Amino acid sequence: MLSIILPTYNESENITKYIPILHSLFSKVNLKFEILIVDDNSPDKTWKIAEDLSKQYNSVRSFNRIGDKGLSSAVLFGIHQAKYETICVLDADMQHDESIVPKMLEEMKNHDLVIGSRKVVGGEYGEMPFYRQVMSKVADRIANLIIPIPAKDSMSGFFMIRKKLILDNLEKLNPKGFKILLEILCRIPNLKIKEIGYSFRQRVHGKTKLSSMVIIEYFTSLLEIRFNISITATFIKYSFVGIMGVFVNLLFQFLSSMILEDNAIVNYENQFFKPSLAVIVGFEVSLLSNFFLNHFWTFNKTLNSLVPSLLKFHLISILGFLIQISVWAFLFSAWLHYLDSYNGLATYVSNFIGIITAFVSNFYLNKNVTWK
Ligand SMILES: Nc1nc2c(ncn2[C@@H]2O[C@H](COP(=O)(O)OP(=O)(O)O)[C@@H](O)[C@H]2O)c(=O)[nH]1
Ligand SMILES: [Mg+2]
Repeated sequence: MLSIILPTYNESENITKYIPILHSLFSKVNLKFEILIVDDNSPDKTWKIAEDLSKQYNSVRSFNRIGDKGLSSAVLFGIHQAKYETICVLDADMQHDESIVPKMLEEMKNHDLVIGSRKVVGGEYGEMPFYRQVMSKVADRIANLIIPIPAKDSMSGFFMIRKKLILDNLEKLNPKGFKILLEILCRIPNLKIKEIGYSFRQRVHGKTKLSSMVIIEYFTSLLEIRFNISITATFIKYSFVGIMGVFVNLLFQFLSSMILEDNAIVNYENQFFKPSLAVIVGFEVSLLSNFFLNHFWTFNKTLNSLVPSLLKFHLISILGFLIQISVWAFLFSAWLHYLDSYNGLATYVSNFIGIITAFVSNFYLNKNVTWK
């Protein structure tokens, strides 16, 4: 007995072709099964086609979630709805090889989790470009340094598991994003796991929903699991803007120091530090570019609240600047202890550490004051 979950988003063409294939395959192997199509109100009306298919095939049940979105939560929703204890999650786009399902089912007798895998004997990525294969291998290495992952193909969307295991561990799993298998692998301890190779097929109809954000999301999840924290999309965007801001800051500091012939970043007089003009220029230019990016992109605000937010952002940034130069002055004087003459590197490194410290404190203030 098997409940097969097909999460769908804009897969109308694919499910029209795939459901008859799945239905006849599983009917032939003499298996009691059901197919649950979980759609998230796809604009191409996949849910409507799913509904028609459910009338045509008694093995098919269709669900349209309105308001909710996301692959992981669609899978968990399907598991909740499943009639049978054994669950198989399968992409609706025909990229997975459904013919290994009976073999996977057989392995479920002795395992908690069986993964359709592209990374074990018999598995392959098909026509994946060489650079993507290299990237995937590098990503695997780095991922395993962050946290040991007890399976090779942790990005797979093709796996079998028991309903009870998921329900028992529901509060541990983060339903955000697409990487539900990674969550299961890393957050449920002592799983007996089997991977079965299959050849990943090319997508023929429709488009992939996974963008370049996937790799960022994957590593964010690993860090969240490793350090038991929650990293929001807002923080990632803010960090991205912040990192760009560091370069804008340093670049404009450098350019203005050339123009102003003001090559010392700091004027050192009587044990007292005063930022040079070049530093102030770098600071203000990066402040403005950070503000506009964060306002419209990170925090998704409109023109309405632009002026009050800009004022608050300035005040917080000045506070951050005080933090930045305090850290910097402290570190630079520590460096001076060991150096007998002026050293450019020392000022840049001290400045960099100052910027990072101010960045973290500013995030909390901006999130709670500027863009509350
Ligand atoms: N319900 C639901 N299904 C999704 C969502 N995102 C992707 N899917 C489905 O999940 C499966 C895998 O997605 P796909 O874009 O093919 O990822 P890829 O194979 O890694 O390129 C497909 O069947 C998609 O239709 C979503 O937000 N909600
Ligand atoms: Mg796919």
